[in-house]
Amino acid sequence: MKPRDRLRIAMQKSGRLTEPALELLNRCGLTFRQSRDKLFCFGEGEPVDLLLVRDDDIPGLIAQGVCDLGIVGRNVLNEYRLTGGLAGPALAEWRPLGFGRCRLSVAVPQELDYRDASQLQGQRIATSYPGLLGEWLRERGVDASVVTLAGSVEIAPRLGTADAICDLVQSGGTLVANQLREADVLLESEAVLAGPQALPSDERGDMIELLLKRLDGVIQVRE
Ligand code: PRT
Ligand code: ZN
Repeated sequence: MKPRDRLRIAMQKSGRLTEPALELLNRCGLTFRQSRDKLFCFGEGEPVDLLLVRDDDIPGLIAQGVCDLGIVGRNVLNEYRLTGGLAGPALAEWRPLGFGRCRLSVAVPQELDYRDASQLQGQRIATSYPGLLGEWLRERGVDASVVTLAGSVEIAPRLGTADAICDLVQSGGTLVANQLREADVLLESEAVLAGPQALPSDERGDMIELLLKRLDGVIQVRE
């Protein structure tokens, strides 16, 4: 691939992370031209552009070298590391960004008296995170059947297609509405700045270092 002289950051086109990610980049002194319904946003002052995509595609775009960095949930990054990223270069979490906080948790029917993971033995657990759930179960020596669903995971127990679920939880309202309760936390998540393990050795590497410095300043002020 022809080396690029501008830095390219992948971020969510439309979703929970879009506004806070853009606000953070603005606070780092980056402003962008172009409307946000387009794929690209061109950086006005600095040589930094945005690629607006679905969050699930962000780790792959970094691994393929299409983008230099990405702003994505730790849940998505770590799932990619376990399931999608086996062939590509390793990805690193460069900075936690302090927004988009949630937990990836196992939830069980409200009436179940959950004590520990051993109770999930032989159960069907619905999730969109088969990599993270599979690893967590393996570490605990639990043999359960992982049912992978793209969405609406929380309704699987009511439909009778799963006994428990593993999904993102923030307020817990979705679980309550589906007669479920949070039983165990697999991962504390938030938006992170993701990139390759090693920085590019050209101007883009210098630009990334500058961006990291500005990010640290902005994050410090906010804390
Ligand atoms: O279209 P695209 O694929 O880009 O968007 P998406 O629908 O996959 O993602 P989106 O915008 O819903 O979430 C993006 C990221 O925000 C996630 O990957 C998480 O890192 C983070 N995040 C933070 C959350 C939540 N909080 C959250 N509450 N992502 C999803 N939820 C959902 C959860 O799946 C469940 O359905 O909200 C429901 C639970 O919320 P409570 O408050 O009822 O517990
Ligand atoms: Zn998504």
